[in-house]
Amino acid sequence: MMGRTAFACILAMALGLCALAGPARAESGYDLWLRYQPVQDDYAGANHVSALVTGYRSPTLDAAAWELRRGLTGMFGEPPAQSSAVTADGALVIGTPKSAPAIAALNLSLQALGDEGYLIRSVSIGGHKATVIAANSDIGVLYGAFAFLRLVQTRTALAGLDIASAPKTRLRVLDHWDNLNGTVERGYAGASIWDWPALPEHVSRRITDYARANASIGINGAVVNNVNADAAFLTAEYIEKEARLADVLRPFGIRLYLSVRWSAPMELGGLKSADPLDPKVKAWWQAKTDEIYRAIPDFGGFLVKANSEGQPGPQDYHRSHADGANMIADVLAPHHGVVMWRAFVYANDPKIDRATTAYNEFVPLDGKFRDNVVLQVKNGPLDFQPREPFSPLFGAMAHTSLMMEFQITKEYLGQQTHLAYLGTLYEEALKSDTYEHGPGSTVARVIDGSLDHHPISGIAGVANIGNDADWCGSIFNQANWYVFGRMAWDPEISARTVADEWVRQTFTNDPAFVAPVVDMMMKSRAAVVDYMTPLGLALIMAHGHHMGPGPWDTIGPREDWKAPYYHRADANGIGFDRVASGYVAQYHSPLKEEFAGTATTPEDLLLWFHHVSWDHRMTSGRTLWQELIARYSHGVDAVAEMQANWTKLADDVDPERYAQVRDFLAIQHREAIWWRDACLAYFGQFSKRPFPDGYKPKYPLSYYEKMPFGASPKP
Ligand code: BDP
Repeated sequence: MMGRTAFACILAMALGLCALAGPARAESGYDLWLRYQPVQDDYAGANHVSALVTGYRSPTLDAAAWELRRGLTGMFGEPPAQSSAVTADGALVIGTPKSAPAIAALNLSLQALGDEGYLIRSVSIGGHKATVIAANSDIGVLYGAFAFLRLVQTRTALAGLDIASAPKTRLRVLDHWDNLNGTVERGYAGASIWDWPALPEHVSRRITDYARANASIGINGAVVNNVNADAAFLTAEYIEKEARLADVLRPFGIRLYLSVRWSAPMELGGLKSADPLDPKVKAWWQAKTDEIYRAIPDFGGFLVKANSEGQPGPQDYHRSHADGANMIADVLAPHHGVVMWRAFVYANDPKIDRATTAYNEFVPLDGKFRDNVVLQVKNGPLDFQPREPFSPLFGAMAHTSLMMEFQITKEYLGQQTHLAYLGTLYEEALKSDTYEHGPGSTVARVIDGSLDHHPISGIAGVANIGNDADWCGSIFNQANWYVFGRMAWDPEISARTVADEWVRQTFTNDPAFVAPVVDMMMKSRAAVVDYMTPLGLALIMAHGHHMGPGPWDTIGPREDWKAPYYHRADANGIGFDRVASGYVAQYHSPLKEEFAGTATTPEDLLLWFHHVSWDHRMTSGRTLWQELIARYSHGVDAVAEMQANWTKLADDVDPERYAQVRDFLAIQHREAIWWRDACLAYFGQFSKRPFPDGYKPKYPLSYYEKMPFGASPKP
């Protein structure tokens, strides 16, 4: 018997649509991983969905049914029949026990799924084979619908299914660093997707598609404005606009949050201070918070960057971060809102190691925060570098909820064009063992709340989303949005598993394509580390914009904004002695002993922890100077290998996406060479050691130092 797919294909051919179905169709990338391309391979799943059985309606259940219809029609060529009962084999039954009588009748045990989890199970209803997508809540059903479509898109067999999944973290939030004027701080994908001038009257279809994409990976919150916040986001005019956005996001389970400027009571309320212990200040926040909840009943809460990089905060009034966070927490508590208080603080004192400051400020406050406060901690103690050790705050605050802050936008990893899959960076951070309660006390277990039974668990990611046709500035940047969501749902899922499912959904299931592309993604971030900041170097990017090398950079008002503060290269060697700075002591044993010695420190982080002689012998047998050259060169070679591999795949991908990746890899290769040569020319003036044949930078150091923004040397 002819399968539905084959039939659809023949029909499509008859209608002359065949060219639209194959990989030759040019794609902008707008559809992300929700492409639902026609199933053309031999896939048993095709015969498993005949009808979509739904129960009572709600906006969220409608979104689930809409998505399933769209997905199944796209993949199998015809829409599933719509039905309210199971009358034949192959029905897909969706709902909660409350919304769908067919699900209630099955008496499924759904308790363990909680508020957001789902169950996908093959069952028999009235003698007919069926699949149920069941949950306790409508949003669980929507998550289950997306999971089911993922199964089909990745060609998982649909017989005998029994999948139960619930998120391990409660807050799974995108932080948009979007400004009032439509620009995005550290955004490399065009303008902001929020069209403030058009709101509240108009919300574009793009916002619904944004919400769908988020729901498909379980993201349940969006902070819509920059942490360097403008108080205007709290005016009545903007609250009305935000309320309209929240209405569009709500069916997809996404709560809206706002970044707030600490001095807003002065700027908007005319108060003389923003002292958190001043009753007038608290009254202002109380009234403002009540006003927001009247407009947005499920408003998530506030994100606060206080006393950090010049932002105002409670310390301006000699109050602590806890005084500030708790005041805001108290006004949010009756509404069940949370405060995400950022731990990204550092002192303007060149004698203090910047990496130690957040720990020194926050650990003494452990246990002093309200239950609805969660500290948002960047994965590393500095600033989203290609590689950092995990922040020692993880594992040091047993009595305070901690959430992870990752950067999805690649501020320090090649921005728009460089291919760097961040799944491996996230995995490395989440898998790190803090040893807080002995072995197995991973960062993942700190932030999912299981290690110390924190009341709030969560992960935030600084979004890489903009108005570009492909949303993220490049096709491969989409993978970073995707993996962020998947790891927020399950911080223990592997980067490789996620890369594999992303490639299958975004491109094709053809193993000849999937294997090399996953391999390329898995090696990509390590390549960036090597050609930018090998062996534990950090913050040697060009000043301000962070695009390109700048190890020589001494511009700026603060010592800790200058590159030599971080790499400390001199005639003796290179690297930051963080034993002397007190940083190493912030870790638990055995890490603090391990990091204290050059022989026991992982070589990937050697220069992070130690100032090491140029002639130090590495495990490879090379001296440190030779190893630095080898690592920088390896990074460049790895990009060349990605280029070569991609060229071989030209026939398996549509021309538009193929060309973008090819061109961006060419840019990455040129810039990797720039990074290597500029850094080696710079460090070479200190090491005064010879370059092996063929490794001498092409131009003198002064050439690289004078390179204007946007330019890079021609290879
Ligand atoms: C740095 C960015 C800066 C942000 C800051 C932050 O360069 O634009 O404002 O982090 O996280 O990475 O607050």
